[in-house]
Amino acid sequence: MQYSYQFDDELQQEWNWSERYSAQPEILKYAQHVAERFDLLNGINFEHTVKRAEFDPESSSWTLTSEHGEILTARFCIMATGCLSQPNWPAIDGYDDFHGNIHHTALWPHDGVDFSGKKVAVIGTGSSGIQSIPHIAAEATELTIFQRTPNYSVPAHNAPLDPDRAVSVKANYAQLRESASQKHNAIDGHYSTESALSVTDAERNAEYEKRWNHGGLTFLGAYGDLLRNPESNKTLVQFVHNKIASIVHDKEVARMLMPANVIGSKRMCVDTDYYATYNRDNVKLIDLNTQPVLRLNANGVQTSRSQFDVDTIVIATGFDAMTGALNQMDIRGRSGTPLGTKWSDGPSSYLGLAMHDYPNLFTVTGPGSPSVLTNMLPSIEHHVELITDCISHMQQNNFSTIEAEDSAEQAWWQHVQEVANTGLKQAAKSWYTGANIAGKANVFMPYNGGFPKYCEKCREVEKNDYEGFLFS
Ligand code: NA7
Repeated sequence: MQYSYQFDDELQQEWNWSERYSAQPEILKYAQHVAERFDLLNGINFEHTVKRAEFDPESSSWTLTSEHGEILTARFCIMATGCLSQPNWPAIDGYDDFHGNIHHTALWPHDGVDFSGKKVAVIGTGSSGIQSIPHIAAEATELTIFQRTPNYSVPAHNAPLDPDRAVSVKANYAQLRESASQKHNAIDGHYSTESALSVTDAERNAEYEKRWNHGGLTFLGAYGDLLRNPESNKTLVQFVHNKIASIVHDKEVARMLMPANVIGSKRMCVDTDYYATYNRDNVKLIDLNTQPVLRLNANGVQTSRSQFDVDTIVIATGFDAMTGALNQMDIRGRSGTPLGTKWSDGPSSYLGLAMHDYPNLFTVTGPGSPSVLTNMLPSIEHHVELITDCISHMQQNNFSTIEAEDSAEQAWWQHVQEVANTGLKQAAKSWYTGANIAGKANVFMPYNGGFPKYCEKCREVEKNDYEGFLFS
C-alpha cells in the first residue's frame, strides 16, 4: 500500500492490492490502470527508443532523435529513464554459440518461461536471482546456480493483504504518507534509534528474531546504528549467518551462502523460500570465485573446472544502475559535450535533478537524489512535482531556460560524497558505486542524507527563488 502513487486520494481509495508484496502482473495492472484513469496513453509514444538528445542554444530547445531517425523538438526534456532499467549483460564469450534459450531477468518475456523438464543455469544471485531461483527450482529438472557474491536476504512472508489492515490504511492514508515522508527511506515502519550494543545479546537476538518473523526490509531498522557502527552491524551479520546455517542442511553450501560484507551495504533482498531451495536435490550451487565461467558453448556453461550442460540460461546480473539508461543516449548540452564525457569519472548533478551545461534537462530520481535508497514511488512523485512547479514558475515569469549553476552542482555533489562516506552504506562493492560494471567509475551515486532532509533542501531551494539555478 506504500509502493503506490499518492497524488490522487480517489486513486488510493479505489485500488485494492491483493498481497503484502504484489507480483509483477499486479504492479503492471496498476500502472495500466493509472495510465488509463488519468488519460495518459494519448501522450505516450511507445516503442520509440531515443538515441540522441541535443540542446540548441539558439532556440533554447531540445531535439530528440529516435533509433528510427524520427525527430522531435521540445522546450524541456525530462529524463524519466529509470535507475534500474539498463540491463547488465556480463562480458562472457559465446552467447551466440549456445543452442538453448537465454533470458535476462530484466527482459523477461511477458508470456513467461516454461522451465518444466529443463536443465537450467542461473548466473547472478542479487534480488532478481534470489526471487526467481525458488520458482525455477520448483519447475526445472535441474538447476545450477552460479554465484559470484552471496547476498543477505530476509523472508518476505508474503501473504494476502489483511483486509482489516487495508481498511485502516485507507482510513488514514494521509497520515501514513506523512509518516513515511519523515523516514530516511520514505517507508513507514518502526525504526529504532537505539544502539544494537546498548542491549543484552538475548534482547538483541529476540528483536532480530521478531523482525525476521515479520519479514521485509524494516529488518534493518532494528537498531539505529546498524549502518553506522561496524560492531553493531556484525551482530546482525551473525544473526543472519546463523539463520542460513539453520535452514540450509549442507554445511558447505550454507557457508557459501553467507555473505562476508557489511549487511545493508548492498540493497537487502527479500525472498520466499530462497535459502530452503538449496535443500532440494535438483539444485546445485557453484562458487564462481573457485571456478570462473570461461565461456558459454553450444551445450551450456563452461567453467575453469567443469562443463555444465543446460537447456536454458537465466542471466540475473542486474543493471547498469542510475547512469546506464542516460549514458546509452548521446545527450549533448549547451557546449556540445556528451553527458557521458562529463560523467566519465562518475556522475555529478545538482540535487539529482539537473546538470550544469544541460539547460532545460531534468532527471527524475537522477544520481545525487535519494532515489534507490528510498521507496521509489514517493521519490519519483516528489521529483515530478518539483519539476512541474518549476516549469510553471518559468512560464509565469517568461523564462526560456533553467540551468544548474556549476558551483551549486559541485557543492551538492561534494555533499553527496561526504554523506556517503559517513556510514557503512558504501562499504561493499555494489551497483550503488558502479562496481558491478567493468570500467565504470567507482562513485557512490545516490544521496544517503535521507528523504526528509533532501525534501527540506529542495523546499529551501524553491523558497529562495530556485537558489543554485540560473534562469534566462
Ligand atoms: P543485482 O542486485 O545487481 O545482482 C546481480 C547479481 O549478478 C549479483 O549477484 C552479481 O554478483 C552478479 N553478477 C554481476 N555480474 C556478474 C558476472 N559477470 N558474473 C557473475 N555474476 C555476476 O541485480 P538484480 O537484478 O538482482 O537486482 C537489482 C535491483 O533490482 C535490486 O537491488 C532490487 O532492488 C531490484 P556481485 O554481487 O556483483 O559479485
